[in-house]
Order: sequence, then structure tokens, then C-alpha cells
Amino acid sequence: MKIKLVLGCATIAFASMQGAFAHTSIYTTTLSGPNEFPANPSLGTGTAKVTVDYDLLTMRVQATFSGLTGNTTASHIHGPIPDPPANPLAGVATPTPSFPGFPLGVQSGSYDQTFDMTQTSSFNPAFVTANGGTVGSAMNVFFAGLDSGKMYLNIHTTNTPGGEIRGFFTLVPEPSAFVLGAIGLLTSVAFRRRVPSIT
Ligand SMILES: [Cu+2]
Repeated sequence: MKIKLVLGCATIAFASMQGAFAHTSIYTTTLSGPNEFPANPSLGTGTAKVTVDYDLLTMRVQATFSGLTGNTTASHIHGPIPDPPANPLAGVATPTPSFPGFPLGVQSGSYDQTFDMTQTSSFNPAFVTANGGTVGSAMNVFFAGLDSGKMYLNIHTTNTPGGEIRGFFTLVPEPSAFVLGAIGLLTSVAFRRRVPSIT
């Protein structure tokens, strides 16, 4: 009876840990000139992070950049690039001409905005048209592109109109179900040892 109760607690703990991790995915990248196609010698650098909440269907975009040689004219996420990528280039997927509120006319700055991915306004209309014609189909293509490393954030500037720095997003690995399961099992063993043997 007591063992069953303890295992039940461990199971609940395991389930809640899974819940805390399961529905948000984080993708990160480093932005640079050599990452562009064609590569350029800019010494500008930056980082970008995308957090997708698959329950709320939101996407938070965070970026910082500095050292650009030109002033920013636009930034957005492009993709997905073709497979295999003869040319690792693709059209703009997010709002055009630039992310709303992205700092323009500067050589350094930062950005943080969350998009409701169920809204047409979160996409380039041409991207929706080219990917099934609905927000739902476009969203699926976008998220699949993130998962397969085919989406990149690009920052365009006055002296490099095609893009001065960019980077492809890659998924940040989560604690695996195996690790979480092992934690749950160890927890249940630890609890069982403390149960006094009065039966
Ligand atoms: Cu662009």
C-alpha cells in the first residue's frame, strides 16, 4: 500500500517534469558575415534565440547584434532553404520588410518580441501563399524548418543589402525522456528506502 502510494507520487513528479519541458522548444544561432551566402568579411556579430511554445502557438524572437559596418535596414527570418541546398538561400517567412519594432539605422542593438503564430500578420504573405495558403499550413512548414535547421535570421544593412550577418537556428537539446525517467525511478527508490517496515 505504502509502496504504491510512493510510486504514485514519483509518477506524478515525473509527469509534471515532462509537462514543464515537453511543449516549449528553444532554437539558437550565432550571427556572422561568414555565415552569409556569399560570405562577407564583416566583423559584426550577434546571437539570436527563438522560443516556440507549442501549446500557445507563440514564437518569441530575441536577438542582439553589434559591430556592424553598415546601418540596419531590415531583419527577419528566412527559410526553409531547399534540400539539398544548391544555394542556401530562401525567401522571407516572417513579416516584411522587417520584424515590427526591430531597431533600424543602427550598428548595434537588441530585439525581443513574441508573435502569435496563429495570426496572418506573423508571416510574410508570400510565405503563406507558397506554403499551403493558410496560416496553419504556413506555421507547420515554419516549425518543421526550425526543427530541421533550415531557417535563418538575417540582418540587412546599408552597405550589405543582401545581408551583413546571419545564422541558422538549431534546436537546443532538451533533457531526454530517458533521463527524466531515470530521475523518477531514483526518486521512487529513495522514498521506498525511507518507508519503515512495519508490515
Ligand atoms: Cu532578409
